[in-house]
Amino acid sequence: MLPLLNEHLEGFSRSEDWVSRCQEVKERWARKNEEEGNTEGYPVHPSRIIRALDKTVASDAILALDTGDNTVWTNRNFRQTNQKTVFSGYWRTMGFGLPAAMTAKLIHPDKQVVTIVGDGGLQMVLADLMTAIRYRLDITVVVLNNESLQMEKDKIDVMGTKDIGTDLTNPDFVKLAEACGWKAFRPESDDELESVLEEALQTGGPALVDIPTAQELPRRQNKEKEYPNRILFGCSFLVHINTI
Ligand SMILES: Cc1ncc(C[n+]2csc(CCOP(=O)(O)OP(=O)(O)O)c2C)c(N)n1
Ligand SMILES: [Mg+2]
Repeated sequence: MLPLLNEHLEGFSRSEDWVSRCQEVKERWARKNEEEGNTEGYPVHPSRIIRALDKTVASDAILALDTGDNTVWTNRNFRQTNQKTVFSGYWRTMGFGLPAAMTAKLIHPDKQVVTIVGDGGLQMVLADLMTAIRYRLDITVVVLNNESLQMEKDKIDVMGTKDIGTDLTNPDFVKLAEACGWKAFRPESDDELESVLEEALQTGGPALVDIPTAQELPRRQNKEKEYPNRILFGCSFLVHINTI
């Protein structure tokens, strides 16, 4: 393959302009994510949550991602070290995170397993709270609770049409998880995020962290225009496919 590539590259020279433009855009993007990851407030900015996670999860943890804006924010703000990521790339199925985390734990009992889910995705698989208890699985579920099917809300917003059916009526996930025998937590401010996540990761059994999350629309650097999430999700897929 390489000789073939070399053959076709004859006569081409590296475009320094193009390389420096790419570097500049990359640096600007990193700066923006850094800023976003430090956003203060409550409900908490999703980037801030993902940055708190990348500071607290083990460097060789397994991450199971659900489907929604939560996936996009994770892709954008989680600075992966040696973690392995699983997600529903082809079907993009909501409700994937919790069962995927349970499976990962059964296969790799020695690994820390964390799933990042949306409130909508979690609602689809609530019965599995009991499965995790039955098998005493040491997993941590982190819920980005924005009280909406945010990815759908974003698309409707970008299209400028009427928003119907994207608001969620959620149970109190902490009480529900506790009723199922889980340890459950809810940070009361963004300052508490890291300490609450650390506590949840150390419980030794199923733990859920319900995080009141701001309804943010992922935007590109030029704030005038938003990325349609379909494209953002496609990018997540391309980045993560190498990690499975
Ligand atoms: C089973 C299933 N139903 C519907 C969809 C379409 N869909 C993709 S993302 C999304 C909203 C996800 O909401 P939530 O889990 O709360 O995550 P958020 O976008 O709010 O982070 C929907 C309805 C899907 N991917 N899978
Ligand atoms: Mg949601």
